Amino acid sequence: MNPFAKLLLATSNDGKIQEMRAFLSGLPIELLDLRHLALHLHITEDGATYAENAAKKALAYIHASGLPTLADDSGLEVDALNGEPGIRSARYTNIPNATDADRCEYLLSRLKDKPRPWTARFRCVLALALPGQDVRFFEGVCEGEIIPEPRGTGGFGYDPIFLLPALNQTMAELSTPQKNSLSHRGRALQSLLSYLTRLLSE
Ligand code: ITT
Repeated sequence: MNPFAKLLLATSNDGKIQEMRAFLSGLPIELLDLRHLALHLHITEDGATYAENAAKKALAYIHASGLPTLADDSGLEVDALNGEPGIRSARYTNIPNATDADRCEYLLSRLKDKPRPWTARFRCVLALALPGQDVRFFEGVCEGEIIPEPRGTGGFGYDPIFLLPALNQTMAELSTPQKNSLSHRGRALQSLLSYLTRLLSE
């Protein structure tokens, strides 16, 4: 029996939506995003952890829409910056209306006097809110290295300066399916997919 026919992808980040859709499109579930519902809440991401922020987003949108909801909180942790920008990754720079390129530039300016390699990891926590149930979490991590010159035009955010040393490619040089096969979000989505597949077969 299908316990839910629709799933709301509760993110305003188009890059995340593209990756979630690519991963989940094989499920017998209609994937909706915030544009379909013309629903945009202002949520202050003031949690101390990715999980707290992801749960806050998932719960706000399930309450507003009544639909099963998936939210994502993620970030980049750079060792030479003691784990910054971490949960502040989307707000990392003081330029108003900053672009992804501004945030990459700001991060590189913070790193320029630090010895390389600039080891780092992306972390993603997905929060799934289903009506009448506790929020469930799915996490993924991807290790890599920050490089001083951006490379590639795919992906979003810090992807052009995040190198996967084993491939000698940045995240922005990969297609969406390639990124999903090894990224933090792809790993979290894989756990979610296993959970949903089990749920749908019960
Ligand atoms: P929502 O809260 O609406 O989902 P957001 O972009 O504000 O969208 P976050 O608060 O989770 O999302 O911020 C995460 C930031 O971390 C994101 O804006 C990027 O700058 C960065 N980030 C997360 N995942 C990334 C990825 O796969 N590639 C590159 N940068 C990523």
